[in-house]
Amino acid sequence: MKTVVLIGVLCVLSVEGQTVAPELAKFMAQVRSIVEQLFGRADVNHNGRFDLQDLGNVFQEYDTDGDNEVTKTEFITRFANNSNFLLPVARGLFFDLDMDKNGQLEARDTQLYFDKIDHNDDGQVDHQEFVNYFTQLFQVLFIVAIKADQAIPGN
Ligand SMILES: [Ca+2]
Ligand SMILES: [Ca+2]
Ligand SMILES: [Ca+2]
Repeated sequence: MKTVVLIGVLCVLSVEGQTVAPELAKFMAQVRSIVEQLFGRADVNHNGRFDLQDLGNVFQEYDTDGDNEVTKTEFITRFANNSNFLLPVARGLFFDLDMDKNGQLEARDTQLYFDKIDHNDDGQVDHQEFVNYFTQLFQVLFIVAIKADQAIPGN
């Protein structure tokens, strides 16, 4: 799995300290490739853009009980899919998505989030906007996940 490779790279990264520019470049390339895959999945209607319809589809996928709200539990359960490593990533992503910070995701969060990713405010999230935004976000979240992983006592 991609995640395993990523963990390997990040372990090297944290052990070697500052002198790891090539490893860092490799890590960033891997995150980018994961985000590219994510775009392929997120662009449900395959029009080369991530639009509100796609976002709605993703929302429905996560709203397991169909009550038009995605709770933290619904989101984390589905995203992390029993992977302990992905738990902090899922939490961070949920926090980012919950624009009004009320602890659950609703339609207004998706609209606000869409506007946030739509960097040039043209009402569309194109491929580049999507990849730029999520590559940056996931780089931070994966590093947080690695640190959390290392912080577990006995590790
Ligand atoms: Ca729900
Ligand atoms: Ca919310
Ligand atoms: Ca745009």
